[in-house]
Amino acid sequence: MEGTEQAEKKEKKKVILSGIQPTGVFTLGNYIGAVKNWGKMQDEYDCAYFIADLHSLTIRQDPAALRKQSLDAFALLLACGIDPEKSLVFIQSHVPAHSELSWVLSCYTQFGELSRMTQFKDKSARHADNVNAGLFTYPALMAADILLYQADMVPVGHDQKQHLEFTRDVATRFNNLYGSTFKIPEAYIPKAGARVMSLQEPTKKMSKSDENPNAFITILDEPNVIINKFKRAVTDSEKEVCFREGKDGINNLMTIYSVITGRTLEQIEQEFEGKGYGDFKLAVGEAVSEELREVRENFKRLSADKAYLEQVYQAGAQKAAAISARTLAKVKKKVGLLVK
Ligand code: AQP
Repeated sequence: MEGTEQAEKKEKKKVILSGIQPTGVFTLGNYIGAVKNWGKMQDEYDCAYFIADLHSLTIRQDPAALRKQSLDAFALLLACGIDPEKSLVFIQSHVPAHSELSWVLSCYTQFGELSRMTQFKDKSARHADNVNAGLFTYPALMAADILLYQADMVPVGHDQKQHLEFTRDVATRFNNLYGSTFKIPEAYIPKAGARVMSLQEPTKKMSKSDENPNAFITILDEPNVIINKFKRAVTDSEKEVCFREGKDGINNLMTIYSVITGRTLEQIEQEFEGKGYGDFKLAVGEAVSEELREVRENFKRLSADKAYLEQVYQAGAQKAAAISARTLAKVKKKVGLLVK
């Protein structure tokens, strides 16, 4: 009896889903804006996290490097505290339902709405020699990722807000046409750290594919590398550590320090009153390095155990296939595909 009650309680947990591309080692932005929060949600929610390898094909990748990065990214998720005993963890391309639903949704998506996506505009400007159809229809695949699992909430950084709104639009459109099929997901965007900025151009978001390695911290950077990158971070010609419009570099460092230490912006201003930027940058570097120590150690251990990683992603793929098949079958029936 008690077991049944517990099972029902588990049944009622809200579903959280999010993914990350294996386009390189996760940055401090990915960590603060997304992955750090994913770990914290595992007890309260039914969580599903995946490596979005299909999404990363929208930019030209070296095949061998992508394979390695995908396995490394999987290990990184676990190293950041995603526990496969509590959460579903898998690799997107291992679950064909993502591509199948993406196709159906793209047939319910208008050219005009995809043309408005800022990520498409940014990435097509950055990769002008490869403005492919996948880059354009990326949001339909992201919508499929989310809707297949009937997610209630999607924890993402600020840059993904527009894609989330698109997901809600396409799901609502489909539900209006065919009756309730998809849960309409909410974005879960952290109050602080949802947009960690580049250390070199603090008006631009920190990105793992930035050409300048000094612009981002990766979560596997060694302590001396982290400290040096913060030392070189672009700030301004003033001396005061305070959060104010126009002080983009300092605002970014203060936000990072605040999320890592739990101190408020006011407390940080007090802590560094009368001290220069040098002291402040060193403190940020040391705090970040310490925060990431466990991740570095976990990754070292996990990435050496390929058999364990394979076992976890195989089990994840099986479970994800079973969940997503239910939604996909519903969709196929509703749009008129002959179900075998
Ligand atoms: N700078 C950031 N600040 C806060 N959150 C961020 N995220 C990304 N950058 C920041 C969040 O990280 C999650 C995973 O992102 P992704 O790997 O799927 O793709 P992305 O948003 O395109 O991240 P990158 O680092 O900029 O990758 P590349 O350089 O390959 O394009 C998402 O929740 C995202 O919001």
